[in-house]
Amino acid sequence: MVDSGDAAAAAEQETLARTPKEQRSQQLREVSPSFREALDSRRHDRVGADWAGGLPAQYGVAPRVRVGRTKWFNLLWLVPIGVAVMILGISIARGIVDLPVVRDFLQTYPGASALPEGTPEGFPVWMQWQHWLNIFFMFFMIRSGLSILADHPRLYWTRHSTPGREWFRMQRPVPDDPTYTAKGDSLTLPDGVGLPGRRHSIGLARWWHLSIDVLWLVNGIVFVVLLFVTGHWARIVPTSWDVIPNAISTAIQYLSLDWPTENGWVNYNALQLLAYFITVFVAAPLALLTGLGMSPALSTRFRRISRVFNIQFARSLHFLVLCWYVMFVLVHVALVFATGALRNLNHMYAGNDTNSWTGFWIFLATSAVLAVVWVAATPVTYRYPRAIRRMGLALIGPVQRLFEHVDSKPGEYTEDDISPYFWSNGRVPDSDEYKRLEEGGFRDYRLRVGGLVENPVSLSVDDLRAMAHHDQITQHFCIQGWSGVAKWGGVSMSSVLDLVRPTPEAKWVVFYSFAEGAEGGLYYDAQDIDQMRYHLTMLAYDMNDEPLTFSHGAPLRLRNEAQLGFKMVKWIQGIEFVERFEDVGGGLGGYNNDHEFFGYRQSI
Ligand SMILES: Nc1nc2c(c(=O)[nH]1)N[C@H]1C(S)=C(S)[C@@H](COP(=O)(O)O)O[C@H]1N2
Ligand SMILES: [Mo]
Repeated sequence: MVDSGDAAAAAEQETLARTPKEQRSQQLREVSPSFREALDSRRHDRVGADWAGGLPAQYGVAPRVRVGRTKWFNLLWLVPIGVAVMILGISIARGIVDLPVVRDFLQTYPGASALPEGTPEGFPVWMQWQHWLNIFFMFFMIRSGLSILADHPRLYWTRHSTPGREWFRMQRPVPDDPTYTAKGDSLTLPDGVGLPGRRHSIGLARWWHLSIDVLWLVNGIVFVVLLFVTGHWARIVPTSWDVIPNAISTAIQYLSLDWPTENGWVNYNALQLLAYFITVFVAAPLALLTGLGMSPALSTRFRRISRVFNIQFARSLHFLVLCWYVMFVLVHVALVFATGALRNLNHMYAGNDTNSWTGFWIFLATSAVLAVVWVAATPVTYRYPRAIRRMGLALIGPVQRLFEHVDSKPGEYTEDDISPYFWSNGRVPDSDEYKRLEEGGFRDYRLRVGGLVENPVSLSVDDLRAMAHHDQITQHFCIQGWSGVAKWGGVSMSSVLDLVRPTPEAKWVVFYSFAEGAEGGLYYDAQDIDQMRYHLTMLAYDMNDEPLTFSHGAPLRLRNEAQLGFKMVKWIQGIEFVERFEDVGGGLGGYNNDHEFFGYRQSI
């Protein structure tokens, strides 16, 4: 049998050796269009049935928390347990409330601390507006946040995302199947719950989440500034330690069903004050910090901090902050309605302290606006996904660009940090060409590097292995939320750049895979040329001191540690230096960008 691949490759090498340099460049430059033709250049501007490779819906299981090594506690049990605890609390409170010592205590600490001299009363118009905007943003943050969670429906405390070691899951245990991928693990949420909800719609969910975050933060900063400028801060910041006994007093009063008298217009009770204080001054900053703690670029930059405050720890805390907010909203709304609804609604919606219906009607009208946007959000996202992406790029793009300027050196992680399990992701190559190369142990493999370079090259695995060796132990961040540490061995992209010498016009570097993406057409990704000189940008042929396995991208994959995992093209067959990526594939800078509306900069 004639090995035609070997012969062809030998012939190619031979002609390459004989032709003069200019001709050779020309020849290799012509190689690039052949990659481009294999791309999908359709413009996807809707989320239809076949989107994301037509992944069928998949619903998970009721959320569970791990107790001990292998036991799982179904969180639905919290409902009856909560009711039981409540009944118990009420019986205890009613039992003790008439004891003389408790009576004395309630008399000494009636439930509210005194306010500092000159604290204003009531609810100014700016506060009414900010309160409403806050609600509005919060609902969409929660919905899109749930969609992000559903894309990797497991939570861990360490940076290793080892199946069975998660503390929380709303998905079945990971099957013992080497072809199981993180994408396969993702869940669907009902449309009105998730934003958008469809399985693996994380690209769009993240644009929603990150853009609304920015608006919510701006609103929150304005709110806090105005609180301090106007003196209203004293109503939700404890100024004396008697807030603690007063809070206990309020709790006893609530539980004994002899509720404290409402005086929200002037002074909140201590329990309210603490709840508002935690929500504004603890939960909100924590939401921001834990959000940033999930950024690959920031973690690569602040490596000491991120050893403890790692992505999974941050993601878990971020989720717990969400739980606080959901609990807060439920209890807050319930109490607003249970403790003099009309008066309470007048406070925050009409700015008066009467029992008129004005506040109620304004509340109803603004809630109707919220409901309309709520219902429309998912269908609008499916119909105009590119607009959602543009909104995201406009609001969070500048921040992502800022975070990209991190050039860390290898060395923070050691062999001991290497993860025992490293998830696989993406659609594996199935072309005849790839199969032939794989069967031949990649002896015929040639990495073709061309485009806007002075010296296009075609490199075999041996050529690559003969170049200066570079290795690094780094952490991988998948956009879905899982992470893992591995040791990568190969050549620095810097060495490749020295070899091919990009021309001054080259601004982007496109990596082409042998594998197709989920909806057909080659997987590819364009990267900013500035990042190609970073210490941690490399082409890896080894993983954990072994040649790269099939599922992790044999024979060659990219590592760029300032970015999320989807940008690290596996099974690379070619690299092209270009001036712009608008005419490559769908024109958005990568397969996932064209198809799943991801961004071309993903440092968060
Ligand atoms: N060719 C190709 N490369 C790819 C993907 C893909 O689908 N096709 N998936 C990306 C994603 S989303 C991630 S998280 C990483 C996963 O790398 P791993 O399978 O080695 O963990 O590969 C990236 N490279
Ligand atoms: Mo990923």
